[in-house]
Amino acid sequence: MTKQEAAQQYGAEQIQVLEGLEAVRKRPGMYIGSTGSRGLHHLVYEVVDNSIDEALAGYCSNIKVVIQKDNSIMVEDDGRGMPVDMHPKMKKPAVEVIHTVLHAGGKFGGGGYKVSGGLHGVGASVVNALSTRMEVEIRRNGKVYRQAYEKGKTVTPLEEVGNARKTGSKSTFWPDPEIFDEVEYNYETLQRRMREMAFLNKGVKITLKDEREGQKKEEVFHYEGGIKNYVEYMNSNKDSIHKDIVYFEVSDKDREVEVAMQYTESFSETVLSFANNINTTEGGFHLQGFRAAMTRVFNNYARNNKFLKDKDESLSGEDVREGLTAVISVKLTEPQFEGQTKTKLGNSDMRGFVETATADYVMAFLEENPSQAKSIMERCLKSSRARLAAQKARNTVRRSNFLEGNSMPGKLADCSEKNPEISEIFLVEGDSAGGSAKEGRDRARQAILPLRGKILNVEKARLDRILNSDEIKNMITAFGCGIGSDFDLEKLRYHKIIIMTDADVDGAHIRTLLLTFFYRYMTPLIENGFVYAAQPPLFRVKKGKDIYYTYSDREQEKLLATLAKEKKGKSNKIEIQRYKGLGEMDAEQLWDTTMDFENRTLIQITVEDGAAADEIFTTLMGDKVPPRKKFIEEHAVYATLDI
Ligand code: 0RA
Repeated sequence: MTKQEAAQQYGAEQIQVLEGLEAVRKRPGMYIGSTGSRGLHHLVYEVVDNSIDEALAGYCSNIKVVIQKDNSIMVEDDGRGMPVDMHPKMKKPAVEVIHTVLHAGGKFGGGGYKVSGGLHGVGASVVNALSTRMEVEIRRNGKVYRQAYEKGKTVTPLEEVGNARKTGSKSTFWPDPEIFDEVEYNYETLQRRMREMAFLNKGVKITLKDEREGQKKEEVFHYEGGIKNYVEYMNSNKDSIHKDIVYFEVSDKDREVEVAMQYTESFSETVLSFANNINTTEGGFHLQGFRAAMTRVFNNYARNNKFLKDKDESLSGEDVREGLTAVISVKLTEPQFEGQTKTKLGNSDMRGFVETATADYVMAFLEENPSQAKSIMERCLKSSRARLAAQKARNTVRRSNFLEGNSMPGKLADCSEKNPEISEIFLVEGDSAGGSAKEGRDRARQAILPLRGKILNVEKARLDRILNSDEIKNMITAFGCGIGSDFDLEKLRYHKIIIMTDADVDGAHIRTLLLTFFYRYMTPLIENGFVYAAQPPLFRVKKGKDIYYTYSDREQEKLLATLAKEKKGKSNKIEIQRYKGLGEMDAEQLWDTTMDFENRTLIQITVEDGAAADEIFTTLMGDKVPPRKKFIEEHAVYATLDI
């Protein structure tokens, strides 16, 4: 090859590389899911995943994540340090290849289970492409190395900048505001994920630090018990019915399964499954294996130990899982992720693997712990009997036809539009606000259903009682789509269900009660993004003829500062009204600020992950009062639901 040819070839390679990362900037959603808040946080997970890989390979035990003052993120680990040797084909240091070539991450081979390859798992190059700047600092071979990039392009060659005693990698990146709708990190979103990562990778110490003005904070997540501690954590606000958390870990050559579980008095089931640290919300073969084993072993044990006496009496899968909190975490070398959101594990061998491990260990636990086994069996029998009673109640209700939605509830002011896609329903706290909403609404497309006070807490009641609540019956009838296993999204009468409550603690509580009901009994409503929270203003500010509405304390402070700076005219008197409730707004104000299609802000409810939702729901709804009170005080608005 002549020099010229070599140069040309190098040039061609360069172009290809550039094209690679240009594609990421052109269609970021393809690589990180979205350019909203979720995608923004995803960048952090990508970088942390690389350090977790290093920990799983056995070389790293400390990871530090810092939200810096300017919303840049620094991730540091004490692993071997990213490789800096020349990549023979690319003729660049390996670390540069990792950061500038799409999908380069996996090419370096190496043992262990890569956590990447899941939902997105696209690695450092994508983070680099979507950042105005990214800097890496590596300690390796007794040296400190540095390199910097901008929007995916190398801006400084890899430099040796000093001597190092230890080894490790440090990456800092500044998300590009041209790409992301917002570039402000939410501490609680990162906190939740880092805590989860620490649970899923026992022994790894993850420190999360917020250095931003006014929100300085530092927390360490470090769990020697791994997912056993995760179950403890999830059950800390619930009443458990037996002492020990059932825990086991089984591995063979290229896969492992780890399970932790404990029963509580709760009526719902919280079974979280993970594959290579990715929350498999759509389930998959590992979950199927677990469920099959539980049902089989429980029926066998119950029959052999005379808990089930009748020959044709048996425990259903639901009976066995009511009140169960469990984490199933598998790690495997070549995970296949399927399903709509790529969160369903498709490796079919995992079914038998998890089923055998679970059956062996759970049977052994029951046999070795007869008194705990007795509590668990009685719990399952109780759910079995209750389920039969609820089934009867449901049949009665079904016959009486209210689930079919033939006649609309009297309190509903329906809209005239029949096309659900452009119809919406406001669930309004209180009759007085309900009255204003009815008066101010767009009658064609907006229906109003006033709710009186607190609705029933569905976390504390079974279906038969839930179906006796008027507020709940009214919602079911108005929505038209049934509940639970009868739920039919096709029949839904409104594609926007908008919760409109006061901007105070009671309002937050009512909203959570409603969300709990939707989450437990009409899950597809939330999954499909049909549920919203309205955002009524907190303040009305009048200055002269001008009227302003603000929706948060921060916005209010800003407005007042701006108004104070304006040159003082004749009418510089500022009147401030703080809305204590929706009821204080007249029909016109309610329309202008909260209901008008053009001006309103709706917050779409998304359940980021079952764990977060369950944590919130059980904290707010569970039996223990103090944590609930503390939680509501801390999160009076929406913070942790990612809404
Ligand atoms: C040595 C070899 C390899 C990677 C690393 C070290 C390494 C990468 C990262 C990324 C963040 N922190 C890190 N620490 C170490 C490549 C061989 C392999 O892929 O296993």
